[in-house]
Amino acid sequence: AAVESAKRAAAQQAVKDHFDPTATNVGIGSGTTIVYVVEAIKQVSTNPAIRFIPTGYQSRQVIVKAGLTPVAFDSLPEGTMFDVAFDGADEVDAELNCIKGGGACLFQEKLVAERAKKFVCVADYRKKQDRLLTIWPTIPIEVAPIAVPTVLKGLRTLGSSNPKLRTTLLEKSGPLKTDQDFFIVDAPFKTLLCGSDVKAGKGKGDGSDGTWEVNKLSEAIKALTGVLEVGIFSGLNGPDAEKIRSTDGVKTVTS
Ligand code: DER
Repeated sequence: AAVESAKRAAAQQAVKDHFDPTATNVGIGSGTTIVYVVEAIKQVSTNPAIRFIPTGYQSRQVIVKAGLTPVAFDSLPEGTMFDVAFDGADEVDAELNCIKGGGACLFQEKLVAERAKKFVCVADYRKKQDRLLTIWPTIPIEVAPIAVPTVLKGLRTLGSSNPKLRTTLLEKSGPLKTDQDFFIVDAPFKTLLCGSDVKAGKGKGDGSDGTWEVNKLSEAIKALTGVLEVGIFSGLNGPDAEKIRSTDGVKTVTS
């Protein structure tokens, strides 16, 4: 109950601060917190002209269920920028880097986030940590099925102790399939360093001394042949990024 009310409060604050009813294109992420974001948007806007761009099948269902209009990402003219995109996260560090992919939608989430003039990550207090992989233990990675064995090997070489294919037992026997019909590999790594940690000499952050900095590890994983996308969102701490603000005991993370 405390977590759900924190999600709802963070969502209402994020919409109050960052949703503009005159917007034309709004990205909608995946997960459970985003349901509260869409509810809050419904409360302030009934403008039928707004196009809501989903980040996967579940996101589309949330938009449709709310009586809003989903528009497919690839149906928009080339170069379209979204006024704003809202999404959740599994963990957020002090420099607004995020772990995403708990819901296995990270690829489309990153596609939409990168087209947003402003990316607003809505996260309850559990998600805010000093560094990534503090409470969330693994990096979700979307992988072409045929490439799983070689990607697992590559992840071990980068220092992951026990990378594993995400399987579901209740919903389906065998590996989970994403909306792209790919697999998800969850790779555990030691807590990641922020950029400021590397500047402070807490480690090289390039894997050579056993430490990884957020961006360097993301790039190294992305370079493994067979990897479609990595569940690390970084570079969100742009010049106008607001640091984590606590509102009514919850954390609204914005950039
Ligand atoms: O998969 C994701 O990245 C989602 O945003 C998700 O992890 C957030 O989930 P939650 O809002 O249900 O915690």
